[in-house]
Amino acid sequence: PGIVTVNTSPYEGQKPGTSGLRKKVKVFLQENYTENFVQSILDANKGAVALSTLVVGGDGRYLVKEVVDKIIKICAGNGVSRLLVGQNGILSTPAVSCIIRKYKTLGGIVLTASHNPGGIDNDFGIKFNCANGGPAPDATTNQIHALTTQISQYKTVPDLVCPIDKCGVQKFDVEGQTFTVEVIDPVDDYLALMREIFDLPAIGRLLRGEGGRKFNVLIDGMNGVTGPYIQRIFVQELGAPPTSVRRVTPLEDFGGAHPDPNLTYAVELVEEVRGGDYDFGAAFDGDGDRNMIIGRNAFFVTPSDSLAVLAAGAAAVPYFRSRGVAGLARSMPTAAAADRVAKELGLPVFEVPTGWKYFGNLMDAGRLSICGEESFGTGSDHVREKDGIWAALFWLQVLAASGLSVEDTLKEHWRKFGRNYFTRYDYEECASAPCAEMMLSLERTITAPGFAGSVLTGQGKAYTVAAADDFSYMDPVDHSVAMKQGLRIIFTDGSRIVMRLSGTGSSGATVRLYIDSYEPTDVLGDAQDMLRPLVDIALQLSDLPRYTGRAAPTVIT
Ligand code: VG1
Ligand code: CO
Repeated sequence: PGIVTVNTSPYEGQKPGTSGLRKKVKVFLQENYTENFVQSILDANKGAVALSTLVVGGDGRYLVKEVVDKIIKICAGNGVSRLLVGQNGILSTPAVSCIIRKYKTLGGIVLTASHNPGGIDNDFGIKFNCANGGPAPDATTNQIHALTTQISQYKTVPDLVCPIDKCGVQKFDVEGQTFTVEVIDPVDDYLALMREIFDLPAIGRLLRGEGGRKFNVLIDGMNGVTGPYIQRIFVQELGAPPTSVRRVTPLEDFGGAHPDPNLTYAVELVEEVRGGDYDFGAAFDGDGDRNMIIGRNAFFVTPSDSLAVLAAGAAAVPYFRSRGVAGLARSMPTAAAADRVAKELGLPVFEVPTGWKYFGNLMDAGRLSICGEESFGTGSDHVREKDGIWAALFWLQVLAASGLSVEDTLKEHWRKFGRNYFTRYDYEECASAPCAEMMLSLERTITAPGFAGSVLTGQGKAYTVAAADDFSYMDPVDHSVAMKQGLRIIFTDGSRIVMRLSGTGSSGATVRLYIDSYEPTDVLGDAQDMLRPLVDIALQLSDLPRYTGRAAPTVIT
C-alpha cells in the first residue's frame, strides 16, 4: 500500500493536561482531530521516528480500536518500522510502560482518559510516553501542543488493513519498506515483571489459605482494562478462587460505571467487602494505574498512608530486598506520612507537582524508588507509571509476611510514626470562569504581606500561618521548572491546606481542596471530624461556596 499526504488545519485546545489530551469522544470524532494530534506526536519526535518501534494500546474504552487503526496507518505513513499493539487494543497504562522499557522502544501511545467515564457521550484521551516508559515531560507536551497549532498535513496509509484481534506478527510493504505490526498478549510481559518483583508463590499460599491462615480477597476491575490482568494474575497464577474477582471484562462504557477507585465510585466493592467475609479489597481505575485498598469491614486506607505503609514494609518484597530503596517521593498535595518513614529509614524524600511525569527523572537518576500520590496512585521504579495491580500485590506481600490485618497494619504504623490525617474534597464540573477568579483571589489573599504570621480560626481552633505560596518546583535532575502547581497554606504545626484546579477534566473546572494535618499520638480519630476546623478555614478564606455555587463537594476522600 502507498502513503497518502492529507491536507488538514489546526484545532484549538489540543493541549495535554496533567496526563495527556483528554476530551469528549465527540471532540475526537471531528474530522482529522485525532489524526492531527497523532501526527504532532510523531513530529515532536522528528528524526527518531523513522525506523523506530512504538507501543500502542489503551484501556478498552469506546473509540480505542478505531484510534489504534488510525495510529497504525499514520505510523506506517511516517516511516515507523514496527509497532507492538495490545490484542484488541488492550494494554493497561503500567503495562505500556513495562513494554516500552523491556523492548527498548522509542516510546508508546496510550489511549485512555483513565478514571473518566467512557462511552460515546463521555471521554477519550491520547497520551505519549517516552523511551523511559514514562509520560512525556512538560517540554515535550508543550512541543506537541505547539505543533498542533501549525499542522497542515499528515501522512497515512489508508489502504493498509491490519486486524488486531489475534496475536501474531503482520508485515506490510509500504512503498518498498517493511512495516511490522506485532499484536501482543496484553498480560504476558506485565506478569513476567510481577514474577521478578514479588515472591508470588508466598502471596499464592496466602490467597489459597495454605499455612492455616484464611485470607479472602475481593479484587474489582470496575469493567476497565485490568480485567484480563486480574483474572490471569489473581485466579490463574495465584490460585485465588474465581469469586475473588469482579467486573473483569473490559467494557467500552465501563458498564456505565465511573471507573475511579474511591469510596464514592467504587461503592459496590466497599459494600461487598463490608457485608462479606473478606480480609482485603482492591479496585483499579479504567487504565489500571490507580488503586484503592480496603481491609476487613471495608476499613479504608488513605492513599497517602498506603504509600507510607508500603515504603516501611519494602523489605518484604524481593525486588527491594535485592536493590535497596534509594529514596521516596510524593506529590505536593499528598499527606506527608511518607516523609516520616523516609526520616526513620534515613532516606531522601522528594515533593513534586501533581502528575506522574514529575517522578520519572528522579527514578532515571537512581534517586527514587517508591512514590505515590493522594489520588490513589502508588508506584516504583519498576516502571515509569503508577501501577494499581502492583500496589495490591505489594500490600499482599507485606500482609503475608507480617500476618497482620490491614487495619492492624495501619494502627501499628500510626502508633510508630504518628498519623497524618488527610482528606480531599472534589467539586467536579463547576463553571470555569468563577473558579479561575476564585483561585486568583485566593492567591492574592495568601501572598499579601502580613498573611504569613496571621492567625486563622475554624470551629474555635486557631492556626498560625507559617508560609503560603503558589507551589513551584525545580526538577533536581534537569533543573526544569514547573510553576503554579497549587496554592498552599502551611501552618506552624505543619498542617496544610492546598487548593488547585484539576488538569484531567474534559469540560468545566474541577476544584480540589486538600487538607493534611499531623497528630503524633491522637491517631484513632475520624479524619472528617479531626479536619473540620481546617476545612472551615479553607472554605471561608477561598469563599468557595459563593464562587462555585456548591454547598458540598461531589466526592470526599
Ligand atoms: C489527577 C490526580 C493526579 C493524577 C492524575 C492522573 O490529576 O490529581 O494526582 O496524577 O489525575 O491520574 P488532576 O490534575 O485532575 O488533579 V490518571 O489515573 O488520570 O492517569
Ligand atoms: Co488512571
